[in-house]
Amino acid sequence: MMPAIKTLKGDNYTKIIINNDEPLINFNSDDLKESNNTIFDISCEDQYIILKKKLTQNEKIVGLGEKAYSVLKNRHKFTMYNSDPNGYKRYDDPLYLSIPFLISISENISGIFINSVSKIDIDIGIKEYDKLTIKIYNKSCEIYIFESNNFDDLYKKFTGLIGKTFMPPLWAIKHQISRYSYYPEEEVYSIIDNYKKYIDVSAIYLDIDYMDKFKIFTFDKNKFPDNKRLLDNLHKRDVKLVTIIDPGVKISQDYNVFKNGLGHYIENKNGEIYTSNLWPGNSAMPDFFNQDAIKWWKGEIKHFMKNTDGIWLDMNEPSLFNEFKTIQPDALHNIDNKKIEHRYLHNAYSYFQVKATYEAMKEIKDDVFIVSRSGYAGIEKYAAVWTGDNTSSEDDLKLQISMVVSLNLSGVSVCGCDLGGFMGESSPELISKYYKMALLFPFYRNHKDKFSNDQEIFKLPEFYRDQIVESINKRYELIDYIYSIIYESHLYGFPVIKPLFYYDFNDMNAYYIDDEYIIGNLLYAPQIYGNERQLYIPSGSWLNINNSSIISGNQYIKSDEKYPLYLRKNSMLLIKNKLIVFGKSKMILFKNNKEINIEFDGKELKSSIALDYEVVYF
Ligand code: NBV
Repeated sequence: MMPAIKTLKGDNYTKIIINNDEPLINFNSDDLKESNNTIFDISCEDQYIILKKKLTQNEKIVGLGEKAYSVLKNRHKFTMYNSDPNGYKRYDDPLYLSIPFLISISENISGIFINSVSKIDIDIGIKEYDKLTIKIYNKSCEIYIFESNNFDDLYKKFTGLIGKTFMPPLWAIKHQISRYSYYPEEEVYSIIDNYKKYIDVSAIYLDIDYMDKFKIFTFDKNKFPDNKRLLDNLHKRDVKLVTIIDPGVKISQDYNVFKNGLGHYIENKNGEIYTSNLWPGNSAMPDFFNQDAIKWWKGEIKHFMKNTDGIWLDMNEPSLFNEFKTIQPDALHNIDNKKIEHRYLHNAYSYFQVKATYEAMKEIKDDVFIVSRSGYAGIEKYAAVWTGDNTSSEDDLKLQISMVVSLNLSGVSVCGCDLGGFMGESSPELISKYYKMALLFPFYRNHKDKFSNDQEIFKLPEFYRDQIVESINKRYELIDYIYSIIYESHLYGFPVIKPLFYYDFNDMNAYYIDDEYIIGNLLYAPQIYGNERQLYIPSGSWLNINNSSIISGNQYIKSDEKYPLYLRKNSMLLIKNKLIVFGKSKMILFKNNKEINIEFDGKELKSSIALDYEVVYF
């Protein structure tokens, strides 16, 4: 079948519209003029579209959001269909969140964004060695192509379209604790008080067992009799509360949330409520694509907010206990009185749930914090993301770096993983390595499955407990820096956690390093193999933060430092109360919710307000 193709070009991107249908998530904002499609061969069958592009010998493909693979994606194939793998390891695919954005790097950088929330298969040189093949399971879609010769510019353009990260409150990037599940009330206090003997905790999470028979927006009064008392007692300890909410609503005439939601659920072909099994038993699924349903959900969220500080949205792929493990593909959503089958909008279910939740919270408070498991491109406007049910292992330590880097390369900068690993046994040594590995990740939360060992650091042998306390303190020395880099991402759309090729995409060695990362301009090589490791210094000139020596890049070195940290030339770093200025540089410091602009022109340091730091120049 011949597709109807329209190509439009603007200052920031080229847009290819195939079969001219309004996309479900419409990001378009630029002025565009008619142009020609020079990148893809496009063909159509009855139920899908196929895009093909030549892959050249040296072309590197990165991005693609949350994938349990190394950062470099060549010679692999992937599926975009938000799924709950029930725990995952390297090479399991698909996972919870889909971002059909890939970056092709050869002489230049091209970002390719397939704006479709149906299932997509992406084959990078497997079936045909020299081809990138993309199969979209829909009759229409739109594609955006961004061209640039540097990553900062690429991200300005990409996030100019999909949006930039929300700004998390400071507590949400500090040290947080979780368990499936902490209860009752007394146990919650006891966990915190025990932690506090060694280290601060900024938030504690309540997993599904806090609810009354898993009914969302309720508390089990035997475990938590008095919500106000719980919140007050946590706040007295300077700890925030984050509670989990799943999308499924228990079907029961005795349950007000269900009754209030009537008319707002997904339906089956016969016009009845579509039902599936979930934690509370037979459940109905809110139709987050429907304006009235959104209004109802927002009301429930606003009402619930008196009980909590933040919201943790889980199982929102959605994950259900049925043969499809999600909503049946032919179940029906109601969008402006048009019935649309679930299969065509599956990957956007969580996007609209998170958006509605965020908007409701924003109506009643400023410091909104949501952490979501599932999502689609643009999710960063509303929530942080964590990488779900990782499996405790040495390999997962490296895998999480690749996943967090790839999420960042796909627009999601506020993210992290379960410290310690969610599934499986974790030794005290392994737990301590997770804290080191994720040291500078924006989201930093210990979380563990119900059926595995305890990971609370006060239960660990003194040696490992002290190691972890030291890591958390190291993070806190850099917390203002981390927060400022997130703020920069919020303003300009740059990734927070960057791969080693970010500042020089011609540095070919850097593509193969998956156990180091850069935050802002600070390179970090976690000491996760023992007391010594090999590390790669990418091209350029770098300042060793531990001994103040300057080292040039493009070389592998050995380090026995506990926290190998290197600052890139022509940038600044704030560590404890020290501002390190390495050559001509600029930085926006974000402190006490205020922007401080600092600039060093090679002679003089200028700042928008008087600085209270020791300044060291290199
Ligand atoms: O709510 C229980 C868990 C939660 O702890 C975890 O973080 C989620 O990713 N949830 C999945 C449900 C399934 C647990 C096997």
